[in-house]
Amino acid sequence: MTSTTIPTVSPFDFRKALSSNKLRGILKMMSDYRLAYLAANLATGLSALAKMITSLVLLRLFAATILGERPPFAGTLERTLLWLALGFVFLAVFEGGFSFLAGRLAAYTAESITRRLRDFLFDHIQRLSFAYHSKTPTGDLIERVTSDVDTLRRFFSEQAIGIGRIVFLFVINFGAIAYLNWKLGLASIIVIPFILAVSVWFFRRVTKAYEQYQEQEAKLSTTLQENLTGVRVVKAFARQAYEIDKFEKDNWEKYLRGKHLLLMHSLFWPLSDIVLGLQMLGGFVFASLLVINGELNVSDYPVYVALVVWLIWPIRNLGRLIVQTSTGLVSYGRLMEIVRQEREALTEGRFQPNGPVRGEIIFENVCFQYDDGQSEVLQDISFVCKPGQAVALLGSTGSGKTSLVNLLPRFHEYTGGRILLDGVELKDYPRAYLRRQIGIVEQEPFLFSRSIRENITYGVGRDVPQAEIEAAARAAAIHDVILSFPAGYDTLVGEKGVTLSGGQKQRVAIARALLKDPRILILDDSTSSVDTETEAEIRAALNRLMQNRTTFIIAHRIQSVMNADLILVMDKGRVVQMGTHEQLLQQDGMYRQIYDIQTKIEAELEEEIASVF
Ligand code: TTP
Ligand code: MG
Repeated sequence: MTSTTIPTVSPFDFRKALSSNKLRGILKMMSDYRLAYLAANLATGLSALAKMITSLVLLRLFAATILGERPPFAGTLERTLLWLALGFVFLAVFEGGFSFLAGRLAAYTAESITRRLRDFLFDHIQRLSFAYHSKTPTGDLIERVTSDVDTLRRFFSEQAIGIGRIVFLFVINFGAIAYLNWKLGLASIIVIPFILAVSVWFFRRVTKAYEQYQEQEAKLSTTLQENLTGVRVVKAFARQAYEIDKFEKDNWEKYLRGKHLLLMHSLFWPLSDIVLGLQMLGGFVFASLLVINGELNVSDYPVYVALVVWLIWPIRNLGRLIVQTSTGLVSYGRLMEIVRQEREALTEGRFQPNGPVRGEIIFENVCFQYDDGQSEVLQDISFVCKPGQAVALLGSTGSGKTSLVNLLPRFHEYTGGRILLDGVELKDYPRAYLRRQIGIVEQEPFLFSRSIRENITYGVGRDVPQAEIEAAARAAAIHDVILSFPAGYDTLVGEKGVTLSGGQKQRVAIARALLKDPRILILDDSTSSVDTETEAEIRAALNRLMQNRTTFIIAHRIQSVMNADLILVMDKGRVVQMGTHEQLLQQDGMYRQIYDIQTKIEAELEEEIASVF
């Protein structure tokens, strides 16, 4: 495989950008890029300045022509015009150059900040706990990592560089007008408090509207994502009409919220323009009065008119900036909700083991519940498993078998009692270490849309010789199946390749766990969706592989568990019986009942098969 080196972006821990003051938080996000932002703002300011000067000079010339004055330059008319033309060209180049520079800088900084933000979020989300992931809708997370990051990108590339222009134009034009006449200067900015008030009013409303809009968008993407993942269920139950109806309702709600958001924006503009229009009118009247009173030169009047247009511009844009910043702040808040989540400590642990575990596991009165207030899923569980032994779990559905084995890699933390691994409490081990020591075949294994080879070698993270991969696949009784695919081990799994059956998936997952060669192996119902013959095949292979490994095996057939060193019979979160196959058969309990039923069914089945032939 060819690997291209990606230019690095300086990494940044966005947890440092957590702040109760969102604006400050956003400023912190800009760390490392603040100088570039200042430069971009300076460049936009200078570019606006050039534009302003061009239009002022034009207006001055125009006024001079109307008033019949000589052009305000010495020399012949031709020379004056030449200089003017050159001046305009220079200004145009100046304006364009700085505008380009500002654009480049803004693109560079905005894209870099959001790129490292996305990198950070992906990394961070990988490290969040199982509990967080099982509670958070995938669609909502996707929405935040894409749409909200994009809103921030727009904020950085558009709004955040507008400040320079506003400050430059305001200071220069206000200064110029105040220089003409200080009363006129003051009269021209009376409007600012009103504009601020209007902007803040809209800021609040747009914030709320945008929050609601994003929430709804997340809901819609969750609906879409779930629908696509569960497309088989939808089709099998012929519930398309219901799903379409549900989607349309959510979409309609999004439409309404989007309309409301746009309405807020579109109300703001005319309102602020009316206020600013009144300001201009008032200014013109006031300036006329000053001229009549002889406090202002007639020839300064057109200059004032030009200046005031350039003064209104930054005031108008200040309002716009305030209102638009609200969306950036909302997205910042939504992203920080993810950033704020505690990470699962992976390498930290009071006990730092060196070398592999032996695999002795002791449960002492272990209790467990998923959520505070929820009833206990595991109650008072105690047993001892010596290194290399196999423990089998048997029990009705929902009795807590999966929950029990999931405590071992610390996917969840037990809430009572103790679990000891090689004499050290599980909570003291670093999670990453435990997970390296444990190979797990989940009840519903997940395969990536990559080649079968990549799926099998997933857990080892290194190049593995073909012979080793094949050995694992053989042990999992999947080698022959893989060879029957056109591209063998390079066959893609999933959307772009073959669709594997449930049993085939499980066997690929078994191969994946075996290749890792873990000291502790967990097989959660791994043979449930394979036929009896294949099961026997896998069981034989597993029996060999289970030697020297501590194994937890969850199964429904007595045959799969009878060779275990210890069998735990579970019911409603409790271990109701415990012992070897022989011991349990002696007892009058659930195990014997299951045994009797299963042997009876099998005997009947054999009879039936015999009668057919
Ligand atoms: P499991 O431990 O999943 O039960 P099981 O593995 O014995 O069942 P099966 O044979 O069907 O695989 O569930 C025990 C209880 O815990 C059950 O009431 C559901 C609950 N539970 C949660 O609340 N959250 C979870 O994430 C899981 C996995 C289970
Ligand atoms: Mg289970």
